[in-house]
Amino acid sequence: MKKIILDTDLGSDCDDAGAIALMHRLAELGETEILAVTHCTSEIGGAITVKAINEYYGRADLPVGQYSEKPFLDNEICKRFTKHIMENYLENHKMPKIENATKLMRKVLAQNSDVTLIAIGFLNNYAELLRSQPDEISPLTGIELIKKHVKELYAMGGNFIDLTNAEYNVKMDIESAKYVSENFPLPITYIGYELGETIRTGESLKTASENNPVKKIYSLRQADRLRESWDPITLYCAIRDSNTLFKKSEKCKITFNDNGCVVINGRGKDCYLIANTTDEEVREELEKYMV
Ligand SMILES: [Ca+2]
Repeated sequence: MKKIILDTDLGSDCDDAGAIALMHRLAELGETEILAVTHCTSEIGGAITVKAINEYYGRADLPVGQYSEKPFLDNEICKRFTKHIMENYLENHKMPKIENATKLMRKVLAQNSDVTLIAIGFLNNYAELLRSQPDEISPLTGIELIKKHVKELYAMGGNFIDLTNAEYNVKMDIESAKYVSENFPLPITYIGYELGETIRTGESLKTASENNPVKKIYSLRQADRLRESWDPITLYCAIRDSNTLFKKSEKCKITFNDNGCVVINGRGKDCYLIANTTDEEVREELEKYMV
C-alpha cells in the first residue's frame, strides 16, 4: 500500500477537489495511506477547504499544511469557491491552526519511509522541502530526508506534446519547477497537460449528497459541473501505478526552460505518462472513484 503526501493548489481550479475525493475513495479501499495534505498557495480558504473535504470523507484529523513563506496567489480568482466552503465550515468549527507545509512534510517524512510525494499544483512546497535545513524535527537536510524516506514524486505539470507551450502549474512558478526538476534526487513521473485536457469528469458527483463539498465546488466553478481531469488522473496513476490506462515513457532527463516549457534531454531517472487507451475508458474509470 502506497503511503502518500499530496500537495495541492485547490482554489485555482476545481479538479483538485475531484482528485482529493478520488484519493479518499482509494484510501477507503485500502490502496493508499494518506499521511498529510499540503496546500501550495498562501490563500487560507484553500487549506480550510481541504480540511472540509477531509472531514466529509471521515478524515478530520488528517494533518493539513500550507505554504507560508510569502504571499502567493492570495487573490479573488483563487477564492471563487473556497470562500463559500470556508464560511460554511467556520459556521460550526473554530478557525483551525494550519501548520507550515515544509515543517509538516519534514515531520511526516521523519516518521515514515518509502513515501510517494504527489504534486497537483505548483512546485514551491517541494522546492522549499528540498532547500530545508536541519531543525528541531530532524538533523537531516531536505535532500537527505527525501533520499532516506521518499520513494518517488508524481507531478502534474508540463506539456509533453507541444514543447513550445508552458503548462499552468509550471508557468505560475517557473523557478520552483526548474529547481525541483533539476535537484530532486529520485525519479519524477510527470502527468502532462495533454492527458487531462480531453477528459471531462464530475458526472458522478451530480448524484452525490448535497452536503458533499466536492459536489458544491464543481457546481460553483463550472456551469455544467464537469471539468478537465488533470489532477484526478495524477492521483489515480500515483496510487495505481501499474494501471493499463497510461504507460510510462522511456526514462529520460526532464527539466524546464526559462519560459516554463518542457526540455527532454537524453538519459535520466524521470519519465512522463502516455495515454494507452480511449478517453472514454479513462473517464469511466475516474468517475467510479470521484464520489
Ligand atoms: Ca491543481
